[in-house]
This record gives sequence, structure tokens and C-alpha cells, in this order.
Amino acid sequence: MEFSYDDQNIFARILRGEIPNKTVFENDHALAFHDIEPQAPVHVLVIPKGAYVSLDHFAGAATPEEQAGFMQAVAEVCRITGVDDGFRAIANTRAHGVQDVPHFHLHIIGGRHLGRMLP
Ligand code: D5M
Repeated sequence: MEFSYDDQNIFARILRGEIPNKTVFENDHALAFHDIEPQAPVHVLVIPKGAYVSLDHFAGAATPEEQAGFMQAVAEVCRITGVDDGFRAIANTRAHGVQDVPHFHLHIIGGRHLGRMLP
């Protein structure tokens, strides 16, 4: 499918420094910051710095370096937040996935037992 990126979305504005964020980790290809509406004691969003709207866009179009940088950020977030007892990683995608912000982001949620969730 065709992916169309809106560069006025709120995470694009965070990446440009127009809106503050509580950064957990940053590298050349990804930024991780605390979610503004935390659903658990740990709730961090990991986003690529490139203009990707969704997980399937990122997985299909990002370079190996971008993908490696993103996964390094995921690992660092897990290490820094200490979610050794487990966590959930969620990528809400488009309308059926109830995605609000059209810049790919992975929720890392943990710090408590989350219960079953399918879907
Ligand atoms: O959820 C988008 C998530 O982004 C939601 O959990 C709130 C969070 N959010 C929205 N604005 C901000 C800012 N400015 N900082 C941090 N977190 C934010 P989804 O439904 O997956 O698109």
C-alpha cells in the first residue's frame, strides 16, 4: 500500500524540538520518551527519527541501520526501565488498530501485571 506521512503530527513536532518530551533514550535513528498518558508504571514510546507512519511502513521501507537503531533503543528502554518481570509492546496501527498519532511508535508498557489482552 501507499504510505503518506503528515509532517505536522505531534511526534514529528517532538522530533523537531517544537514540543518538549521526557526522553528516556536517544540514538541516531530513534527517540524514546515517556507517554503523556501512562497506562502503567512504565509506559515509554519508542519512535524512529525517519518519517514512517506505521509498523508495516517502517518494517518495509526503513534501512537496516534505521531498524537496528530502533531495536537498540527498545533494548535500552527495557534495560533503563528495569522491566525484568516482563512488559507488553504494542504498535497500534491505522483505523482498526486505533492509532491516534500517525508516526510509527512502539508502546513499551510494564511495571505491573497487565492481565490478558487479546485483542
Ligand atoms: O497512542 C498515542 C500515544 O501518544 C498515547 O498513549 C498518548 C501519547 N502522546 C500523545 N501526545 C504525546 C506527547 N506530547 N508526549 C508523549 N506522549 C504523547 P496511539 O493510539 O498508539 O497512537
